[in-house]
Formats: sequence, C-alpha cells, structure tokens
Amino acid sequence: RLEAVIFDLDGVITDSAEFHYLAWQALADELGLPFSREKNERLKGVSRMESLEIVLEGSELARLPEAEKLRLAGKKNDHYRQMIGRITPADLLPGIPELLDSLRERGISVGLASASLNAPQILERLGAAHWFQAIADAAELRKGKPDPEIFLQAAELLGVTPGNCIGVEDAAAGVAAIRAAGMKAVGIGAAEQLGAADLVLPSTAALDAGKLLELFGH
Ligand code: B16
Ligand code: MG
Repeated sequence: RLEAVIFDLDGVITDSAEFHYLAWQALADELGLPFSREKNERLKGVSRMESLEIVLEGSELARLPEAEKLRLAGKKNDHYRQMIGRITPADLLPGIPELLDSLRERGISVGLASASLNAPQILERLGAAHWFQAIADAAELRKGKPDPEIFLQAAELLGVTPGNCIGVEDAAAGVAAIRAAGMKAVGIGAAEQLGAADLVLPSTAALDAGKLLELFGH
C-alpha cells in the first residue's frame, strides 16, 4: 500500500538549480576561475562542500585549508540566499500544487528529502510548507545521495515503512538513493540518465497521483 511520497526539492518541486548556477558563477568570477553551465550539471543534488570541490577542481585553490573552503562556500551561500529571496509560489514546477493537493485528499503522507540546508526557507517562499509532514534535515546527514540515508530519514520522520514509499528525483544519484532505500523511484527528466527508476517522466507536468498509485497496483 502506498503510504507516502518523498520528494527531492531542486528540480522536482522548484527549479532552484538556476539560482545555484548563478551563485556558483558569481563566486567563480570573484575567484577568477572558469565555470560553465556544463560544469554546473555536475553539482545537481551534490552537497555544498562537495560542489565547492568541483568548482575548485584543477585550480591551486583546491589545496586551500578547510577553514578557507568553508568561507568560500559561505560566500556562495550568501549569493544564493539573496537569489532565493525572489522565489514566489509562481516558481512551483507545473503540476506540483495539483499533485500535492491530490495526495493530501487521498491521505498519502508527503515528505522532503533535499540535500539543501536552505530547503525549509525555499518551501516557505513557495508557500508549499503546509503540504509537507516531514522535512529531512540535511545538516544531520553523514552521507549524501546516492546513499539512501536522507530518504530513510524522511520515512522515519513520517513514521512509514520505506517499502510503502515512492521517491521522486531529477538526478541519477537521487534515483539510486531511493532504490537503495527500498522505495519505488520516479525520475523526472531523461530516460538515458534516470533509467534505474521504476517510472521516468519528462517533466513534473506529466506527474499525477494516479500514476503514482499505479506503481503500487492500485
Ligand atoms: P545548499 P536537492 C541540492 O538540492 C542541489 O541540487 C545542489 O545543487 C546543492 O548543492 C545542494 O542541494 C545543497 O544546497 O547549498 O542550499 O545547502 O536537489 O537535493 O533538493
Ligand atoms: Mg534535485
């Protein structure tokens, strides 16, 4: 029986990837480092400090002491927080409000499994916090996606069995994390990258409660 649906944030609920991109680009410019949209693809779903390592890759700055790296990651986050201040409910991805309403009507719990420490503020800005009964705390996690820890934490907070959950993700590492948690996986994006999911849809516009229930044979 489907008890809960656990969502990734960036790329599934809203497209904050664009803001992450602009914030990393601003930091790279300040540091005189090359950065591109192509490189930004590698940062999706990856934690802030791991993302910094990718941004610094190939430069002498990659050897900076940890305290300096934390300062640089903090600078990126300052840029990012300025940008997310502009998020409004209009930034919810297509079909998401309807889907969350419909899950609520059916008594299916809803959780969030985002690697972002800014996730609670973003849900507030989107006016979406009221749909979520649990938000995994990225600060408490030891391992990032593809480790299942974040999805298991969300299921535990919801008080549901992982085998009765569906996870929704836009990144391959996220789909792997969902599968490793013993949940059914829905991928949003291209089948070439998300082929490991039980169901792949090209965009959130194609996602509805009926398709999720079908995965459990309802
Ligand atoms: P923050 P998700 C992830 O969100 C982003 O995809 C990734 O690009 C970002 O580095 C990470 O959150 C950490 O975000 O710097 O705000 O803590 O896809 O897991 O919802
Ligand atoms: Mg994502």
